[in-house]
Amino acid sequence: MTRVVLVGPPGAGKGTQASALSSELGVPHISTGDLFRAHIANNTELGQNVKRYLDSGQLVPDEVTNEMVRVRLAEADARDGFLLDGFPRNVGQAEVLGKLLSSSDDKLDAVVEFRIDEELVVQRLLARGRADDSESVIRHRQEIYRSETAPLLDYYADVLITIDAVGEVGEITARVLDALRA
Ligand code: B4P
Repeated sequence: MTRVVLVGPPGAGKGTQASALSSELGVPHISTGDLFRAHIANNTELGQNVKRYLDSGQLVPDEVTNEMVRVRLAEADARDGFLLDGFPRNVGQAEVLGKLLSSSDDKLDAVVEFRIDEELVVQRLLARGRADDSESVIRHRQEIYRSETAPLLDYYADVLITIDAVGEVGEITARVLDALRA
């Protein structure tokens, strides 16, 4: 059973690492950002509702996000563990996740923080050029990370693992796996 949450500022490489970690750990990669972007690409009602939040770098309202995650975690492949990427993103979402897990008598094994200099990620994201990767939107996402998401580091202090997220992709994957197995 592996239940892991990845936390880090926008562009820290959570999604990049989650793909590799998911196959190493044998658990599904569940990314709220990817789920939202799939809804937008498929033009679902949820996608139409959340597009403006992603485009402007705002957090999607908690009730929408929490419900989407509740449904996803109830799917069969998540029963034996998961790698959550981008959720929770604030303490309210963390409380909801705690309730979802306590109902199945399971707790998180680890919360992995990707630590990286903000200026470095601005350059990475500008190079990626996704729809929400303009400099002003990136700066706004960073502010939201500091005010809304960073408090999770205290909230999860007892299961927190901090990883230096600067370096080659494979090197960072190895750091995370070493820390999780220690
Ligand atoms: P996310 O999809 O979670 O996006 P992110 O934080 O920007 O990216 P990530 O850290 O995963 O970086 P990546 O690996 O892609 O969120 C997007 C939006 O969705 C949010 O702004 C919000 O609106 C909404 N949302 C999502 N979850 C939510 C929630 N729980 N509640 C409310 N709203 C929510 O890497 C970035 C770039 O760096 C890539 O180009 C990659 O190739 C490069 N890179 C990665 N690792 C590298 C390395 N080691 N060296 C060099 N480059 C690297």
